[in-house]
Amino acid sequence: MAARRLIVDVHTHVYLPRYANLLRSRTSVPRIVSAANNEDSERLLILDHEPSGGRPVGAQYWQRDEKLKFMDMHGISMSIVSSANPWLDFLPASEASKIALELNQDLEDYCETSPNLNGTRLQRLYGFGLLPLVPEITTSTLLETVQQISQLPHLKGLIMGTKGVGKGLDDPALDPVWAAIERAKLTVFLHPHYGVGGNPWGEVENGHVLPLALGFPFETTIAITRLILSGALDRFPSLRILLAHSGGALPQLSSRLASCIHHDPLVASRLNHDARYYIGRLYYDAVAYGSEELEFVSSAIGRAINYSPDGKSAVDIGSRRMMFGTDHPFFPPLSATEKWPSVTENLDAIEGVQTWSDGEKDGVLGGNALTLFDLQE
Ligand code: 5CU
Repeated sequence: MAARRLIVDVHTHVYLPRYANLLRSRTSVPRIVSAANNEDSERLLILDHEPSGGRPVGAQYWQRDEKLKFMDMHGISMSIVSSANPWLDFLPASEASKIALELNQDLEDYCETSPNLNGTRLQRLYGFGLLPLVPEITTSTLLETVQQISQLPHLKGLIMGTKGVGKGLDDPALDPVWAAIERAKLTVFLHPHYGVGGNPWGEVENGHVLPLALGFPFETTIAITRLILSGALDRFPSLRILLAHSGGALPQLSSRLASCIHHDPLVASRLNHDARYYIGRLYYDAVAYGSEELEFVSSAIGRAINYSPDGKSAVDIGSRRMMFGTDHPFFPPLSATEKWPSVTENLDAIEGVQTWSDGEKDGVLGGNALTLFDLQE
C-alpha cells in the first residue's frame, strides 16, 4: 500500500469566537447579522455589496472541531490557521492593540490544545498571529505585538493585509516592524481583502466573481510589488513572505516589471537586483486551482537563480517555495458533497503538474511547509 502523504494546509482561516462576537456587536460592515437570533441563520457581511444581506456562516467559521473534521475529511494532517479578513482594519488604534494581543493568545490556545500529529510531538494545528495594523498605532505597540507572537510557541508567523498602517506596505514607518519580524524568523502571510476597483469597464452584476477571482489577487500583486519597489527585500534579506493565491499576477508580470524598472532610474537606483530575482525570494501558496498555473509559478520562481548574484538566496527548484492551501472555510460546496471541490481541485492541480517529481509534489503538499515553519519532529 502506498504511504499516505503528509498534507499541510497553509491557507486556512478562522474567525475566532472573540472576533465573531466583535462582528456580531457591530452595526456596520464588517459584521455578522442574525435574522432570528439563531446561530444557523447568521450571515456574514465583510465585502462591499454582499448579495442578499450577506452569506450564511456557521460553526465552520469558528469552531475548532469543525476545522479538524474538515481536515480529516480531506486527509489534511496539519494546518497553519490564520484569522480571516478584514482582521482589525476597521478598529481605532486603542481597541485594535488590545484585541490583537487577546486574539493572538486565543489562537495559541486553539493550537496548543489541538491533537498531536500521530506518533509525533507536533500538534495538528499551528497559527499565524496578527498585528494591530491601523492608522495611528504606535511603532512600539506593533513591536510589542511582534514580540508577543514570537514568544507564543504555536504561532509561526503573522497574517497581514495590504494597507500597512494606512499608507501601504512600502511605508517607511514599517521598517522597524519588518526588521523585528525578520529577527524573530516569523513568516508574513500576505493576504488581500479590498480587491481592486469596484466596477471599472462595465456595469453588469457578476456577484463575487470579479472581486474574488481578480480583485483579490491583483490587490496582493500591487501590495507586494510596492514592497519590492521600496527596496525592502534588499534591506531585510531574510524576511519571509508567503503570498496568498500563488502570488496573484506577480509571477506572470515579473519580466514586464523588470523592464519597467530598468527604464525608470528613480526606482532602478533603489534596487540591488533585477525584479525577477525577488520572485525567488518569496513563498507562494498553491491555491491556483490548475496544474498549468502552478507549473508556471514554479518556473518563474526557479528562474530567479539566474538573477541571484551569489546563487544563495534563491532556489533553482521553484516548487520548494510553494505550499498547499484550501482557503477553508470560504468556498464551501454549493450542494451536499463529501469533499469540497475547492480542495480537491487544488490537490488534483498539484498531482497533475507534469514537470514535478513525486518528491516535489510531496514538498508542495507538506514538506515545504514543515521546513518553512520549522516543524521538525
Ligand atoms: O469569499 C470570500 O469573501 C473570501 C474572503 O473574504 N476571504 C478569503 O480568504 N477567501 C474568500
